[in-house]
Amino acid sequence: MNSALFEKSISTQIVPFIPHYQFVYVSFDFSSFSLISYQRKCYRMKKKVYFAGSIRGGREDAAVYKRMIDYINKTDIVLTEHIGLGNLSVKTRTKEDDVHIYERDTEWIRASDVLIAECTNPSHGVGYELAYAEARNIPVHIFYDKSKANVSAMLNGNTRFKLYPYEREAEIYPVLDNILGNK
Ligand code: 6IA
Repeated sequence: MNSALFEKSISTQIVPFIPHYQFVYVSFDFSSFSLISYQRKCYRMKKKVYFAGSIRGGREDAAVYKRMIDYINKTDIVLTEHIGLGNLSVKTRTKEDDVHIYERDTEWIRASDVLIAECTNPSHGVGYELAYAEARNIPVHIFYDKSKANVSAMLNGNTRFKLYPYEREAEIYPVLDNILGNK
């Protein structure tokens, strides 16, 4: 085979990788030792999402957390699915239990690609988690129902946080698609 042609056929077909998309399929004709096709298959890497929502701060919005978690889980991985559980215990148990929760949750934040929080209901723990993620350069996205929430200046005033006040829950889901790179 003409080597100049061979080089040309490769150089015209190479396509740069898109971030978060991997795997390239190349078919090779071994009998003539030539590249017969080059196909890029796109597999989107799932994002690890730390979902934060109030627990001991109050469970009034637990059903919204659950729907958001279920929605994110369709395409990505929520590390904190328990936040949406309807029967979650909000009682303090032992100090050791809380040490375990703190150690596990902060490890999950460090392992996450993005932190998504529903902050309509104020919560000490969620506020702490937002700052913990910020300190580690993990992107933070905050949703809140603007008719119910009086969001702290420490959230609203932080230009590194992305805030999404919503009127209706339905507004949340297209924004989640954007954050996760689904659209
Ligand atoms: O101050 P709060 O309790 O509202 O803080 C809520 C936030 O802290 C959530 O985003 C959680 O990530 C984290 N957090 C607080 N308590 C727990 C917890 N309790 N388990 C996991 N994360 C927690 C035990 C519940 C267990 C029986 C399923």
